[in-house]
Amino acid sequence: MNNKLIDWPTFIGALAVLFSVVLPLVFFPEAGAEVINAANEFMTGNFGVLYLMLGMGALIFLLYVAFSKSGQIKLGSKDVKKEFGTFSWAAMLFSAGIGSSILYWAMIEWAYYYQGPPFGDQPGSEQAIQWAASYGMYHWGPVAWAIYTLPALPIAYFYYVRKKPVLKISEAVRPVLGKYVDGPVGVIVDILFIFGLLGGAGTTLALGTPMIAEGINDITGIPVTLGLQAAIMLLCTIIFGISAYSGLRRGIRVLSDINLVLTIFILLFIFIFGPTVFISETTFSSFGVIGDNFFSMSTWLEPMAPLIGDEATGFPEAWTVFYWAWWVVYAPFVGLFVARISRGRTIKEMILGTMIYGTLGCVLFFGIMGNFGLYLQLSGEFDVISFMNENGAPAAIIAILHELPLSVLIVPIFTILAILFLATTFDSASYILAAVAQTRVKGGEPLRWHRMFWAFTLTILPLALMFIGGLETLQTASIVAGFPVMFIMVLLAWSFIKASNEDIRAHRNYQPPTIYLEPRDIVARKRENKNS
Ligand code: NM2
Repeated sequence: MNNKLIDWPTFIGALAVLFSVVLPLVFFPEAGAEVINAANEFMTGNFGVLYLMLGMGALIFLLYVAFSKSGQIKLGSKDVKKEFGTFSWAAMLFSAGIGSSILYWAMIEWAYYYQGPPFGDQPGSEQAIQWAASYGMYHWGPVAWAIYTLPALPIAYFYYVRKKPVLKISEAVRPVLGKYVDGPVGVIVDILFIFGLLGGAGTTLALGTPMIAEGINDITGIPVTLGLQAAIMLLCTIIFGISAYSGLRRGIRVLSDINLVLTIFILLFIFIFGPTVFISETTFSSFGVIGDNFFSMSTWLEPMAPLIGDEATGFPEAWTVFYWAWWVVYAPFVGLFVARISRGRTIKEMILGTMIYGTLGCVLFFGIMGNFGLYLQLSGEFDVISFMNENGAPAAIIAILHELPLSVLIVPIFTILAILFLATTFDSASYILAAVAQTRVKGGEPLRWHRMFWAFTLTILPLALMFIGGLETLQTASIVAGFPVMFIMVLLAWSFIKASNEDIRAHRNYQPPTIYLEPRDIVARKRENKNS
């Protein structure tokens, strides 16, 4: 064990913050839950607008960077080849950034919008149905992926262009914070990031575990109890612990590849054996609904409702703000991971690749899985909504799958896929947490035992909370944990612009890739003059 490589202040600081949250919750579960709920309401009620601004800001910023000079900067030296082919790259990126939650929400998010639509529309109305088919897609669309991509810029830049062998968030904000990065401020940045990610992982586990438990119950008949859920969490931890231990090139990549094959299978299966035409048409029409309403969806809050005697729907806080907070806590981790696998690409390729492949992947899930459920509801084949309201969302998800042919096969595949999706997110998360809590990463890989350690640490909070019945509290953990990370995101964007502009200016012989065009007649005249 090489103790010198561990960044002890960050390591111990992050654990201290974690335990200072877990222990009070374990000893005072009820008061703890109340405090967390109040904090959530406070954050989303007062700072919701900041989250929405961050989302829009990230999208505009990235499009600007991609098509600016900085977009052409290559990540790595001149002759460095792409470390991973585009297919593996996109698969790893998607499996890292997207966990089991996509299976959960793609299957069932529509049912919530159907009953509680945005913009004051009536539940169950035609508009509500339109929103049901499209709002989920929006919450997993370009704005969300822009939040994910933003931190990758400075991180990749410092790692490959300025060649600093440190995979840390604090290192990526050095251009703004200067030498403070080497003191407590840098440590605090890294600790807040780690804490954010632990919160995000909490949300993921709190949603994923009950769904996997329902799947296992369906296959084996074992009743869904706390014990089963705890066993599932442990099983998942062991799987992603082993994968993180075996490293990026083996474990993480192999799981991502299996994940992708199963995903393609299940999506194709539902698409072909489900209502193919309905799915295609509804998905395609949703692009229009999102396109038409893109800016309203991205900026909608309800400041006037209480003043004009209307009851606020609470929709923006419960959904868009919550979602952006959740994407935000994962973002620096995904940024670190995307940066790590993007050697040899240009910044533009990295930005557009992440946003386009990411969005496309989510569109497929929501379009196929979500619209399948919506079809069952509308056609009257299965009243998903009543079933969900009675038995809960996880049971409804499994019940929807039972409407497919060969469901004895599909439910187990879906359950395995959920476990794999969870594992492929958490193995990369453990890997990155280890990298951040080290002073250096030798040869690009954090220490093995250290990766394993974070794998188990990721599950401590969820496991502890589950036994005190706090899984629901945990579902919103991202909101509180994400608040400070939002400011780190701004620092990250700022750092990138500062550093890349400095470097571009320093390259005296840098040729801007501009084409100077003249009107055609002038060009023709010049040519004639030359010829005569
Ligand atoms: N996001 C993509 O559980 C998961 O799928 C992890 C969740 C942030 C909503 C990521």
